[in-house]
Amino acid sequence: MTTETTKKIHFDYQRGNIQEETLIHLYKSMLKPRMIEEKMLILLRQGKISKWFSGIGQEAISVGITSILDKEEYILPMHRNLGVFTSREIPLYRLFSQWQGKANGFTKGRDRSFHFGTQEFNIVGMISHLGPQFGVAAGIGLANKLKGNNQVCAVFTGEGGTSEGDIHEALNVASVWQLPVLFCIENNGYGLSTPTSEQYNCEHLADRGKGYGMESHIIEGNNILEVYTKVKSLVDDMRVNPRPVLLEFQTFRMRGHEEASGTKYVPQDLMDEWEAKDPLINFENYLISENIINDDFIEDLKVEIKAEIDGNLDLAFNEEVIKADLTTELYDVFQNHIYQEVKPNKETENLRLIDAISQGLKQAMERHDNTVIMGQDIAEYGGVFKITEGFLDAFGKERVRNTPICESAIVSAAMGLSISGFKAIMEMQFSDFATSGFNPIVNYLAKSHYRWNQNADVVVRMPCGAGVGAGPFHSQTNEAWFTHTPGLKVVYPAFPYDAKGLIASAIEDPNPVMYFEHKALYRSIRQEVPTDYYTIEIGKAAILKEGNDVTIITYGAGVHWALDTLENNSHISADLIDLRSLAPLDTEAIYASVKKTGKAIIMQEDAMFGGIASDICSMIMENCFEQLDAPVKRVASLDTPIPFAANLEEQYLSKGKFESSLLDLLSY
Ligand SMILES: Cc1ncc(C[n+]2csc(CCOP(=O)(O)OP(=O)(O)O)c2C)c(N)n1
Repeated sequence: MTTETTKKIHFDYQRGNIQEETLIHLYKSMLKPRMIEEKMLILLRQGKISKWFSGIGQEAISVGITSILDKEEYILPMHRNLGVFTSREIPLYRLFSQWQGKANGFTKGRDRSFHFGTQEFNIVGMISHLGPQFGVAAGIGLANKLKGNNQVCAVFTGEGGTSEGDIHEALNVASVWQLPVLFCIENNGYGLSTPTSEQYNCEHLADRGKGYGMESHIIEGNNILEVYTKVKSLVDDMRVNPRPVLLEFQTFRMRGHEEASGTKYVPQDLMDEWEAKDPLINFENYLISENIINDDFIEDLKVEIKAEIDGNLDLAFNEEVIKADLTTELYDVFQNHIYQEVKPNKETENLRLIDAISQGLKQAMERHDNTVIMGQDIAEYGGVFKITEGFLDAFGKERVRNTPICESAIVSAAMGLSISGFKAIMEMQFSDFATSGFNPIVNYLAKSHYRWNQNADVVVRMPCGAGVGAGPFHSQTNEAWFTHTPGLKVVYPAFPYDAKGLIASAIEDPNPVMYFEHKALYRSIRQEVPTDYYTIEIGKAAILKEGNDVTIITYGAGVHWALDTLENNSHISADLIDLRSLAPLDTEAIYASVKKTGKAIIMQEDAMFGGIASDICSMIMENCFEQLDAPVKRVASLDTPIPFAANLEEQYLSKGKFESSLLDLLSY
């Protein structure tokens, strides 16, 4: 029963010309997540669910924004936005099932709480790391702008998340590119236990809009009519005048960060102050005072929602526990892709590695008109290595995009483009700089298909490698960081012919591919290369030489060092395997050769410890032990950073150690 004392109205509600029907809809849409949450708190206490992030007191923001956007417009919620999911009318049993790790949820039990997305409802759920969501939203905004579909997308963060670099990068990119994204900050006073005074040092987070050259507004987040009216007029305008808008919603987190952590650190008077501003109760009282609803209406509605919650909970609780199936687990890491061979034409031309990559890239972009390439200085300037020279004229500024120095936001934007049906290519200026985009590569691109069936149709081009006297930050060959991450394909060609066919296949593949390009080979290696478009299957090694005494396994620059060594030692009869792809790895080719020769040596350019040579070595031991005539040998560079001076670099590299190691092995 509603009593006189609870009928206080804190807000000066401005109804404007909002229809009664909409007012009731907004009320119902806030009541439902509130009632679900109250039920969840009971279940948590009963030990029936494991964790809960509460958005109680913040419902007006999720509900207001979701009510304004069309169903086909993407929303990227965070961990306190249950109202987004309920307002998109996801059947509750599916949500409950998701939270219980069951099959009717959205992640086949692979991720918890709100860490999921669904194309069916145009929702892109968070990863725990928070910040990349803004960059993914920028990518979706870019896709909408390129499609010219007049759609807006909305993304959420708390004020704590705004301290992350990813958020800053994404806002900058969105502003430079004028992307139609509603960036929503829910400023709820605390980030876990950290108060705003220890989180940022400006008066309002919305003030930051000025620094980004972006329109921004502060909105009373607990006043549903203010949220609805202001956001609606902005969204209506953004659809015709695409631009990013930064919104700071003032609100408060009424419960602990997650239930178990409590709110002891929050002063009681602050709690009391915000309790009086409860978005649901105030709006309810307002609607009663306007004679739009009454106590009976509320009671009936609560009975109806309670029945819906209970019925759906029964469904979820009665659903059987998910079955652990090894094949499915392994299979779902990647989107199924059936390789389509495009055979090379007969006509060839003599190309350097760099030209072959450029030509392959260009022909792939001609073939797939949904490809967008992004990178620093790649448009007018043609990229620092000139691989994209002429691309701007061929494909235009929309598809060939210079980016600010924002690796994290651009990797994330590539993910957003993929979500929206594009193929995205990113040129990392140097593979060393992948560190600045590492989080979205290993957590977003790599894990999305396994988590919620969303592929990342992204190729990250990685100019890498030493031998060019460029020191510790422009010489690394960091493939092992990525071969260790399930969900990424890793390709590393050594020849122009392979480079051209593999870049085409990388772009055709709907999964994320890290494509390594060795800088020292760019202009030093030439080959006859077919003039037209063709593909080479990812995951297949090339046997460059056949012999009986030893198997040499290598890739990238190592292939050329091994070839030189064999040329200087013509008495050695060796199988030389150029891996070409590191993930997936052609184990069949490796084992067949080692079983024949009985000896194996693996050379990598990277430092030794934790590199791919160590894994291949173990795999050979495990699978070919009976046929081995000597311990498997690894040759790698020093376990130091890469030095600059030529003689130090020479000492560092595995190149100089290969010949003696090979001869040692042969004489074992
Ligand atoms: C990169 C990263 N650092 C730390 C965390 C741990 N963490 C999760 S949520 C959170 C607080 C977030 O605060 P805010 O963005 O204000 O959102 P709120 O929880 O208040 O809604 C923290 C520290 C994380 N998930 N990811």
